[in-house]
Amino acid sequence: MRVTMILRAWLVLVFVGSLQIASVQSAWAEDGYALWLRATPVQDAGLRRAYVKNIKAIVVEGNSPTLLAAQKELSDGLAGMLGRDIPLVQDLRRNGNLLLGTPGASEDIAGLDLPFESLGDEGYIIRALKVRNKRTIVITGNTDTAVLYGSFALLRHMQTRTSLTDIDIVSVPKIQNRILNHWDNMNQTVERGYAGESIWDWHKLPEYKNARYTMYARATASLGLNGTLLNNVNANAAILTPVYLEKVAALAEVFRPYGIKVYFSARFSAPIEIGGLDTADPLSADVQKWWAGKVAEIYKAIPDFGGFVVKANSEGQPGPQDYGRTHKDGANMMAQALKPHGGIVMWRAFVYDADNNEDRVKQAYTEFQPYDGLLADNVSVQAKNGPLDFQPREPIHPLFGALPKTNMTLELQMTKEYLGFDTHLAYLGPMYEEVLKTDTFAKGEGSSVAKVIDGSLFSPKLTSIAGVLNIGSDRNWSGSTFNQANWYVFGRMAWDPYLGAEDMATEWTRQTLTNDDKAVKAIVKIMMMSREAVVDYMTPLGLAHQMDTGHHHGPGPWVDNLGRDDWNPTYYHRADEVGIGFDRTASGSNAASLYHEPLASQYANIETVPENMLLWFHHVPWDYKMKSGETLWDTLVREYTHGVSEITEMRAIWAKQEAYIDAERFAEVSALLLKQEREAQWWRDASIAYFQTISKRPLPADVTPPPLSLEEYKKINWPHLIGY
Ligand code: GCW
Repeated sequence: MRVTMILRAWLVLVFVGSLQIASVQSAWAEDGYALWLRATPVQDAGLRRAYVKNIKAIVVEGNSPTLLAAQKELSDGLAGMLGRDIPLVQDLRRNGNLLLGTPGASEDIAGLDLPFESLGDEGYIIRALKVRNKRTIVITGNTDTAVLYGSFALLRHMQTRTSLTDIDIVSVPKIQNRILNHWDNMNQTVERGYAGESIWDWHKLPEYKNARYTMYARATASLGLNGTLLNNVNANAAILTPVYLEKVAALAEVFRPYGIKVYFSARFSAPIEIGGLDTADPLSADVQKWWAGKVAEIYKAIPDFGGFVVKANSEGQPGPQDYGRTHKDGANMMAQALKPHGGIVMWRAFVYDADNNEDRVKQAYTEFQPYDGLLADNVSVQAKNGPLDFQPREPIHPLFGALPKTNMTLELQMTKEYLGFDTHLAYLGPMYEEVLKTDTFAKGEGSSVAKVIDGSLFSPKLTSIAGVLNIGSDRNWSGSTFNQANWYVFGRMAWDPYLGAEDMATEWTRQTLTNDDKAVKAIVKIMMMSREAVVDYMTPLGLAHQMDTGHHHGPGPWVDNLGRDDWNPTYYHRADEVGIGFDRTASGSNAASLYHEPLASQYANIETVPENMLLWFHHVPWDYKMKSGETLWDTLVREYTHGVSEITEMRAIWAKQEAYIDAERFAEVSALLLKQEREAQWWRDASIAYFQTISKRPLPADVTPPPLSLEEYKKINWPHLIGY
């Protein structure tokens, strides 16, 4: 009796001690490095007991590097959350087993009545059941990678403090290729990167593999992403040379156990630059031979290489049009080289031509739509979500729904090139959700972008999604705590494009910041407000591309002197004494007609176009009566002003969360929200000051006028910004 009591007291001490160690650690270690993989102690004693009852031992059937990675995730995560080591055992215990493996490797698992045939290669099952009459939670799938995904999912479940009793999850990715795109240059700068240098330390590779690579792979795989494009689409051919292939092979080795394939941006003129040829003409036999040889060399070094992403004939990049050929010729030539090895080409549709005066948002459609059905089956056309360029809000790209016989990749941007860089809090989940849910009407109602991308609408051979990542060498990876959420939500929606932004914000907050219910609600509220706030203070009512020249930081609606018309903010807002906005109806560029009906008419009609896209499609008189009854001018001013007050409200909500967040991250977010509030005010004031000189209308009586003159706003500049 006494012995039991002493033992109990000792156990309590050990447990409390380990909790204390964990919380002391978190007092100094909450610098954001651990992302959403923190696995902090479960405070709720009842829930902790239930977890412990469910998981007393781990059994792993197999010993591949992938399964070992899964087991390590579970062992570390469970120790962190439960405050005790969960033993790894060979055989099922009486009760409380966590059993990992595939039906191929485990007779026990093969004997279970589970829907393996519906899982493909990557889908997983987590189910509480009995194995040989012993209470067990099984994590399984047809491959070890699927088991790894399931392991991360179980941890996510526990990190969000959900019960495991009766757990029953079957989850299959809806998109095949789920790829991060790094715009990382070989000299370690990052185009549109605001979080330090590139994490790829090319100089030290292949000998030295920074521990960050493994952490990166863990985070990436935890979301179910399965590919990474290592280098900028404004590509340098050096990555295709033997010296770099060896370095990439070393990275690929780190990523392989985590199910992540590597991809390259291939520079179209590489046959000239590193191949010694005098042409890169895709129809030249020498060029074709060169690429075939190069691809074979790549696969020798990296047998599971994913393929190429190509930016051609866009913003000065070389491409097939330099030789009088087409995007189709270029893409099919590269596809042919990759085909024998199972590789794919993602040919970007972000093209606009210096000699073409057509409305820029129509050009990709004009260039690609005629090739529908003519591209090789291992080519995918990679289009940004909108037809312009990752603006705070754009309508969907008209190519979605216009290429029924073509593989398509949706490209989203996580790095906030046009949404306040690393400092403005803008959770992009609502934007991604808006894009994915938009109905293209390509096959009548119910033809959402998600269905185009996941293949359920047109049944293409390949389905893919790509996201331009926002990370760098900063300790917290993404330059600010909340930017991590954009990596998170991209990854989760890449797995399942029907997931909701609010649910993903909740999941992320619980794992990354706090599990306190009230605090979670408040933080999710901030996140869900944030993107719309940015739209309001930067580009309300369908305005776009009003950012200052080159770096895109801060307002520049007055800029009209850049090398090309369509780089100028004035080209996009078209404000004059009559009104503001870009006429994209039949009386203007007619870009609205590129959409399927009834979308085309809805956009083209000023009465039915959503007000948040009004000025994208219409040139609207300043005195036009909006649905609220106010004039367009008054509404515009109010939208800018509202954007600022949204940030003020977000700051106030955040200020109340101090008790729930570690000091380091609380202070960082507080400081950045202050910066955001100031910059939102700047955006609002400068934009109103400028447009008022054109509208020549008074501000509504209750609105505060900008404190400075337009000339003073024009003088503000930022000569030393990074990332471009
Ligand atoms: O968003 C724009 C950026 C460029 C980028 C380009 C692209 C990589 O301003 O920096 O180049 O798009 O997507 O190719």
